[in-house]
Amino acid sequence: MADVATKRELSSAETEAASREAKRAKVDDKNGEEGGDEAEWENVLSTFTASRVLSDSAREKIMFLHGKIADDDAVVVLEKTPIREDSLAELFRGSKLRLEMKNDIYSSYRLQAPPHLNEIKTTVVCPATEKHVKKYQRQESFLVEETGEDYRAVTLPYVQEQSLSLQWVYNILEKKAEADRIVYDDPDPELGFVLLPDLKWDQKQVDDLYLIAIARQKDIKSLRDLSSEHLPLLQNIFQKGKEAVLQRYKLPASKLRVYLHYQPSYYHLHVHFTKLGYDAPGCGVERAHLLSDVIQNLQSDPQFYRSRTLYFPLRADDGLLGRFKEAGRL
Ligand code: M7G
Repeated sequence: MADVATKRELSSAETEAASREAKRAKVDDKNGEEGGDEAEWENVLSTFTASRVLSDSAREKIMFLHGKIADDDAVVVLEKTPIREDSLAELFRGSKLRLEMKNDIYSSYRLQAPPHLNEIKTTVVCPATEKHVKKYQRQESFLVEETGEDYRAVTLPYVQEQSLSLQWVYNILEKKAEADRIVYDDPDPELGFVLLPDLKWDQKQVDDLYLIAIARQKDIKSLRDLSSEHLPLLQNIFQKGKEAVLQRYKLPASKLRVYLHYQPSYYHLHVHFTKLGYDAPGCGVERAHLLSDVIQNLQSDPQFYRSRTLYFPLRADDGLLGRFKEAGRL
């Protein structure tokens, strides 16, 4: 954790500098030679003023910022992207190098890559709710033990009151957003799902492949709602999802980690498909449930996820943690 800064307020000087940078970025974009079409390079962040760093990691080269775009709260995530093998020749040919130090057989340089090989993946949530801000804020976590009864008495009422909006999910299912990104679409209302790249994946390399399969059925909130009647749906997502990934990305099932989160952030059934070996956020044992295990558990006990005690981490400021404390369950 040494490389992870705790949340801090930005000084006004930093805020001004960020704002100046954003303005300069806009100018640079206008002058930019990359990507051709000017409209594609519109800078929605030109007026973003960052007020604080929610979390950051030098090792992961990622920073989560809270600030404002006009009068709206916004969360902006900046992430340096991996170096791609297929761009190496261009990187070496087209970069400028400045020597920093040389000693015997050792030398180090600052390399300035061509702009299009040096992009920062940027995610914007605007207007962001307080829940979004909390989601991205680094926090201490606590492991919660949830019985089936706890789910019905504590978690379910909280989820019904407090969940994040599912509008983005419905937009995908109704092809009102991201339609051009869909990798596979099974339109069956019962068994169907849409498979597409996750918001977290820039699709530049398969090393960090991250897709989500969103079920067409709207009434399954999470793992807890699943029973054996959903086996055909889960098997369909598993089978056709794996086939689609093989066809599009040439990755066999043996290279995939296919799982559900409990608790999820969004309470509409979806399945994560990530590349095995990629340390995707939330793929740890305390949150990820392999789809193959879920299927087997439901085959051996149709009510497995309604009765079993499930364990998951909650962050210190999560309202659900407060509810577990109030109920004397922590
Ligand atoms: P989750 O298990 O509910 O929560 O997964 P998590 O975000 O804590 O992992 C929801 C998944 O949907 C995550 O992997 C998100 O990155 C992804 N996601 C969220 N949004 C708002 C979008 C979106 O608008 N488009 C796409 N393609 N993916 C999204």
